[in-house]
Amino acid sequence: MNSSLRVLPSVAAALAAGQPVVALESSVLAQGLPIPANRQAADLMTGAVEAAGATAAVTAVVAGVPTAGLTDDEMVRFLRREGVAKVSARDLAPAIARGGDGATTVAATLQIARLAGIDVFATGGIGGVHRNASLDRPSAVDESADLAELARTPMVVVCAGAKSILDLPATWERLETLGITVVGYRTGELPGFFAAETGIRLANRAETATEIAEIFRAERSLERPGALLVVQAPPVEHRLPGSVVEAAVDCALRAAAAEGVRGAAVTPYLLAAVERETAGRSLQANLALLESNARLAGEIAQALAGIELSRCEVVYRQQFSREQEASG
Ligand code: PSU
Ligand code: MN
Repeated sequence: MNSSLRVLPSVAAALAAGQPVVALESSVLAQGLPIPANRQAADLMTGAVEAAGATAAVTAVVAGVPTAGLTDDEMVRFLRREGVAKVSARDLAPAIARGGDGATTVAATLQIARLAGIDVFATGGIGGVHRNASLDRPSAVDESADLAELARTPMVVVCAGAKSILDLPATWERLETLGITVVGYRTGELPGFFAAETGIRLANRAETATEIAEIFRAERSLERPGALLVVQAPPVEHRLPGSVVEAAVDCALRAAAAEGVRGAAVTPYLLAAVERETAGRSLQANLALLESNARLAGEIAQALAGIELSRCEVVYRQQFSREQEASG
């Protein structure tokens, strides 16, 4: 474990004992969701991970210290959102040097979780290739750093696909080019975050958490550098019709272009605009999918810990029988 990293004692104890741990990002709490829904999201996600028998570790940069597992007081501070910067991969080192508070995106969470030795991470939707929000600059492609970090971080990442505000076919092509393994959990279609359908067929699907754990083990045995992206559709009762999402995203994109929104502000701006356009229905969908992704991540972490345990058992039994032979 990296010494410059702070790991909450309960998380460190779980890791040391080989018990399941799930990393959670904090940017969705400090930038992605409004107050007080962000508190609800934190409670739902943490509760779902724990209900699955795993320990949750929210990652962040806390007063300049990269951290896996926030204390209750720190969580309150992050949920207040004041003075909490959005920290992607490129912003981690400056945030540490500055000594400030930073909420980590998927890209930055991957780095902290890896340093902490955590193998499973749950989020809502990953970043990806943006649509042409900047109609005045059609050649400037805005692509989230999430994709590059997913390509070089070995970790199970559970999500509901890429956020609906993005260009999903383009994002899908980039995932393929980068060699990121995408597996549908009980679905053969890439989900569209708020909506279940995108029309994009997945090459691989799995029906159980154990199957996903086996795929991750196989990835590790190949020493492939990237993430295993597990996608599942948002819960049936909260998902939005694709047409509703599309209409809302259209309005949001036009507003963003008119206001000249750029860079890291684009994603939070679009999410807030879609929420207004759908009269809050996207917010309910967002909360529900965050919870169900956290639950599935907890189950996968359990399954992985089970595989590790059975490996240990095999080694132990081999050792035991060797000792028996030697003494007998
Ligand atoms: N998904 C959500 N809400 C969010 C995000 C994802 O439902 O706020 C955040 C994640 O932290 C993701 C980030 O990594 O948005 C992507 O931002 P950007 O496009 O600037 O890389
Ligand atoms: Mn961007």
